[in-house]
Amino acid sequence: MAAPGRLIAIEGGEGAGKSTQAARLAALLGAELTREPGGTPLGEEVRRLLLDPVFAPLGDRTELMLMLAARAQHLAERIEPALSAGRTVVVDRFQGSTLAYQGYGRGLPLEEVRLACRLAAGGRDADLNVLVDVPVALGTSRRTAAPDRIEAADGGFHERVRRGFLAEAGADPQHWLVVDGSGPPGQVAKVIAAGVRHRLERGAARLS
Ligand code: T5A
Repeated sequence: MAAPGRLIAIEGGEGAGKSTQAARLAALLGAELTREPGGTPLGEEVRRLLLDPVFAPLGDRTELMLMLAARAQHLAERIEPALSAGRTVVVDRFQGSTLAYQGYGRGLPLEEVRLACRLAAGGRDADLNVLVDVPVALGTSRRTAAPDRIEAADGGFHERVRRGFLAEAGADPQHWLVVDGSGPPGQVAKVIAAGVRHRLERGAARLS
């Protein structure tokens, strides 16, 4: 039986460059690339509903439950089978985003959000979270399309999200790698590759 694969989440605020970096890292590692919310037919449909401005204002708990419904399906249909088969999975956003956006950003009690995440994911969390950190204004300046429902939240929300990511990373450095995302994509990718390699080489025990 294959050794279980590793789950690496790329996290960050809007326009941090996560999708760019997730794709580069997955290619480098020969890993499966996926995203949240999404990653399955049902998850992509839930994503469409979640981001559509037509549903504003959406209840904070509704938003949380939809994110987690998409995650539960993603894990069952795609992530757990890949990990069981020994494949590494790079996911563009995972539980860190739920804590940052629904917890710190929307203001839902953090312990409730953690509990709901555990319930939805059966206790699965990323082995390593890479936080691509940029100032909110820089992330916003990279936007090329009209804001979706979550992007359209006020600047205070996005500042709380950024502080939330940094707080989670600071509290659990074994499972978080924080990378400055303000440089050119190639430079950011090099720092991520070196950091992830270093963590992977430090051995399975340190990543589990
Ligand atoms: N969400 C998600 C929750 O609220 N809770 C949850 O539990 C989860 C899982 C998903 C939304 O859902 C929320 C968070 C989000 O609001 P998303 O598409 O994953 O949406 O998130 P966005 O941040 O909106 O994605 P973006 O595509 O806008 O930003 P990325 O992925 O950070 O950035 P990327 O790589 O697409 O790049 C954006 C632009 O910047 C350029 C790119 O070419 C592109 O044009 N760029 C750079 N420019 C200069 N320097 C760099 N280093 C650059 N890197 C990329």
